[in-house]
Amino acid sequence: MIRLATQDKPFFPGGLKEKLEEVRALGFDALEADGDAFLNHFEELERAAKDTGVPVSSVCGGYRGWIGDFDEDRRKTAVEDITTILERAGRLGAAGIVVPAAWGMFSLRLPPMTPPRDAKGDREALLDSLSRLEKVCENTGTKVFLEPLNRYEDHMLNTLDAAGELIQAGGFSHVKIMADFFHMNIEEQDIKKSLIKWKELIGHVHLADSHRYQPGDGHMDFVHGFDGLREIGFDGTMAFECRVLGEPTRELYKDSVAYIRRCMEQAGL
Ligand code: LER
Ligand code: MN
Repeated sequence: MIRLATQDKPFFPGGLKEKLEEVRALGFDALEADGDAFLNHFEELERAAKDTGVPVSSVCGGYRGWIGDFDEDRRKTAVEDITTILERAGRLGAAGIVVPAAWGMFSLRLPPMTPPRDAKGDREALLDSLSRLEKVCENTGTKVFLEPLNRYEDHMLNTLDAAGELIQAGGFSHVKIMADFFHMNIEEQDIKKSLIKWKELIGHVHLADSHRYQPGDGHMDFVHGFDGLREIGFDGTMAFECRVLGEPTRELYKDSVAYIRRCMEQAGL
C-alpha cells in the first residue's frame, strides 16, 4: 500500500513528537525526516515515533557533502554521514535515504559551464560512493534512493535513464531510483513512459506541482504519472517536497493532501 509522507515544514511545531502529530492531523501517513534529525536528535526521533505511532518513512538531506562531491574529503564525509543515517534508519524501520549525486554544486547550463572534473571522474566517484553504501544497505535492511535532479540543480544525473543506467552499471540491488515529479516535469519527455521503462527500479517518489508549490496549485498532470505508478505496481512512499503558496498555509497544505488522494483514486492507485 502506497504511503503519503511529507518533509518537515517551517509552519510545523518545533518538537519532533508535535511534528509527527501534525503530520497525521494533515492527512499524511508518515514523515520523511531530515538527516539532521537522525544525526543529531535520534533519541528524540525514536521516542516520538514510538509515542505517536506515526512512522518515519524515509530520510532526505541533512548530511555533509555529496556522494558525487568534487572534493574527495567531502565525498567521504557524505558516505560516513549517510552510513550513520542508514544504520539508524534500519533501527527505526525507515525504508532508506534519498540521495542526489549532488545538489547545487554545479550546472552545465549555467556559467562557468565547464566542470572541474570530467564525466568519467563523476561516474567513478558516484560508483565508488554507491558501492560503499550498497554494503551498508545490505547490512541494515535499507535502501539508497538515487535522485536525478533537473539540469540547473546538478550536472551528473538529470534523468531516470541516467540514474537507472548507473545503478545497472554498478550491479546494485539496494540502490533504487527516486522519481521526483518536479524534476521529471523538466527532464523527462513523458513521465508515465519513463516510470514504466524503469519499473524494476522505481523505489520512492517526491511530489510537487509544476512550479514546486503544493500539488493542485499548478498545472502538473498527476493522474497521468500515477497511471504509470499503478501500471508498475509501485507500493512505496510518495513524499511531498514543496513550498506552500497562499494563505492560510496549513489549510492549503491539508487541501493539497486531499487533492493528491483524489488523483491517486482517479488513477486507481
Ligand atoms: C532538490 O531539488 C530535491 O529534489 C531533493 O529531493 C534533493 O535530494
Ligand atoms: Mn526531490
